[in-house]
Amino acid sequence: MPQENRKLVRPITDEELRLYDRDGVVWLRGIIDDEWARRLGVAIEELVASHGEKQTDQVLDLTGLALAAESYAPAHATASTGPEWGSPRQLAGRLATDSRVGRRSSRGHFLSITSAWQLHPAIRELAIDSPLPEIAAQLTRSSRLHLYDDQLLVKPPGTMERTAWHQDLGYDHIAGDKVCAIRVPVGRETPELGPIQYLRGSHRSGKIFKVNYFISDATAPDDAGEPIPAIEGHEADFDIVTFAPAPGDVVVHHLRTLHGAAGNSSQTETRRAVTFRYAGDDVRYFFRKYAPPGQRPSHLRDGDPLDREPERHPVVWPG
Ligand SMILES: O=C(O)CCC(=O)C(=O)O
Repeated sequence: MPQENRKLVRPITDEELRLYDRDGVVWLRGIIDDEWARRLGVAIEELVASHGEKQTDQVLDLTGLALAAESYAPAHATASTGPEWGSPRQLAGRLATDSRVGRRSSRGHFLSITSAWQLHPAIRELAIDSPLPEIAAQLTRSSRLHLYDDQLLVKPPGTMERTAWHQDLGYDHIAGDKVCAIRVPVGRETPELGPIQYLRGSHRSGKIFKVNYFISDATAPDDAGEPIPAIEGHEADFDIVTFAPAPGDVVVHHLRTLHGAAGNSSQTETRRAVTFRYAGDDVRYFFRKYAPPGQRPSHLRDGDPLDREPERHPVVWPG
């Protein structure tokens, strides 16, 4: 990418900084060159096309999991007894599906790929050598920043799975306040594609919520986190905000902000995005029992700075 594309297209305004602090989420329009979104789209296509060959534990077919849970015999659908992550048994009878999306012969498969920056050079460049670290540093008021991790999320037309309401921090082995996620969409996110909904101000509760399994509100019984409020179906009772980001825009949320999304009811368009999670000045390693296992084991101990695992959490700011 040319050097000039590594800079912000425009400064972040004081109003945007204020919104991020107040709401725990802000939509930054026209903040990066839209060439980044075009290149991200190509990279996601390449990763999706090759994921069958790779079969790493970084790739999760969430619709495949939903189908397995749907066919799970109800007699066996009991609560979890251990830290197995998102098994059909745990999800059976607890799937979050979007009633707008009818069952079609070609059901879209909701795909999640984590640590994609380690799989594709264009995603690595976007995570580390783009304007994104500067955005994260400014919003979290950090002088130094690590990449924590990322997640690619693809919802093709006819994806029935909702993204259950959740908070990212419980899925991450870190603690701290200067933590944010930057979501970069490949195309404009219209209502039919199921854009992300955010519970405004929820980062200020200071709570860590129970981890669910992304397409289900099921949680492990001994998860020490707070129960997630029942937002789905009661949206009018909550202060929810949603955006329509397009190429060149990003949406930044605090890792404590609750968010969820509908399925994709479009007949033709795929919703594609990557979310990078950044860790600022006050962040330390903190083991969370129910965070997804993909990234572990780690040799870090609670309280360690992330510098001790530079291959996994590179310093991205100052650039
Ligand atoms: O793409 C989705 O449906 C979920 C997105 C999400 O949870 C995130 O960006 O943190």
